[in-house]
Amino acid sequence: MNDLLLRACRREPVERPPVWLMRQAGRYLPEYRAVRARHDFLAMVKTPDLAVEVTLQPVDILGVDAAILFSDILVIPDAMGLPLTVSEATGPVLAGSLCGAADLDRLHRFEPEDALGYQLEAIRITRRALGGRVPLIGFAGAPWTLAAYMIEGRTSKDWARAKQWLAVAPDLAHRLLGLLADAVGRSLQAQARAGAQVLQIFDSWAGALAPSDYLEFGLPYLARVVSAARAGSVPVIAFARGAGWALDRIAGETGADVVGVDWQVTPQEARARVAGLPVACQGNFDPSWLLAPPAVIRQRAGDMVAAFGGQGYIANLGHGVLRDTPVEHVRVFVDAVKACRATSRP
Ligand code: 1CP
Repeated sequence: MNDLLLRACRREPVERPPVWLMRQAGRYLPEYRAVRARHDFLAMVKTPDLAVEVTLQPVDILGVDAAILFSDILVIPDAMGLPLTVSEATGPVLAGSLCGAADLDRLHRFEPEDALGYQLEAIRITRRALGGRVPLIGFAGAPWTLAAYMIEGRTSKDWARAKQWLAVAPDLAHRLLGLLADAVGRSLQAQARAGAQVLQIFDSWAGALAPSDYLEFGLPYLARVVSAARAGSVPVIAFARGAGWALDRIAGETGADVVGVDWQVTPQEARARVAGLPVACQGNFDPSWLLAPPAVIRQRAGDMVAAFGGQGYIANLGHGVLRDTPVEHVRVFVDAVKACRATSRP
């Protein structure tokens, strides 16, 4: 059993750092596109056999050290009564985006076993199919990021409407964030019960907020979700993209086992921020540089691993794989990390 990821999360000794990639299942893989050509995105997410097939693809094709459940952070808003659709042209869209207090009263308080039963079933089947080859990661979005999508109804460049809620109706925003913290926490606990061995929480739009606003509307709710997830006795990775300035606060105030590091922070800076805290780091290769020639990818991957140091470190990208990335380049990255020895930090 390859338990490098579990050991790295616990900051135990490893022979080499584990490696996986955010969005490792996705459009850059021909095998993913073949399934996607036959099925709608949401049908893939909601049909356990299809979700399992796509979850396993990168493990088989790339030899990564972890599987991450094929699903989406927006299935929670969907379960709360904002139906999700995903199209090539628009990306994800939530119908009936939130306008005011009355809309909060209409949100469903759901049971994960019912409303997200397809996700839990996919986890159970994936664990059996993996047979201990690599650990399985479950995940969810953090309350601020989910609230931003629920208010806007879709992606946004500046998240102006979502931020307007914080500025104009902070009490309502806190109520929504509290509802989401509860829903996300219960969903993560259910994922752990179903067999997820690590849980990652994505606060993808943390960087849309000024630091003082993230400390009021983002971090406390991320912390609630991390502690709910940790109650499931599995390691938790907290990834707040664009909030590198807060890595120490995230580690200290959420109690996450691992902090995700985006590519806007150097490995040295990340390590310095969390120095003395009982936390591992994950990241932070700029996904755009997977388009570079293989020799450049090898060099940069080696430099990244050396800079983070081998213990308490999980090699990954600083955000998801881009769709135009050649599969061969992703393999070069994975193999370059696997060729590294875990050393102590320089
Ligand atoms: O049409 C397609 O094939 C859909 C593209 C796609 C995929 C492959 C979407 C729509 N979601 C996913 C899968 C997905 N999403 C995974 C699967 C596991 C894996 O990583 O391999 C995960 C972990 C996510 C998480 C997710 N969804 C995040 C957090 C990570 C991040 O990118 O910051 C976010 C923000 C979403 C929303 C979402 N869903 C889909 C898209 C294209 C987006 C991003 C929209 C935007 O840019 O605002």
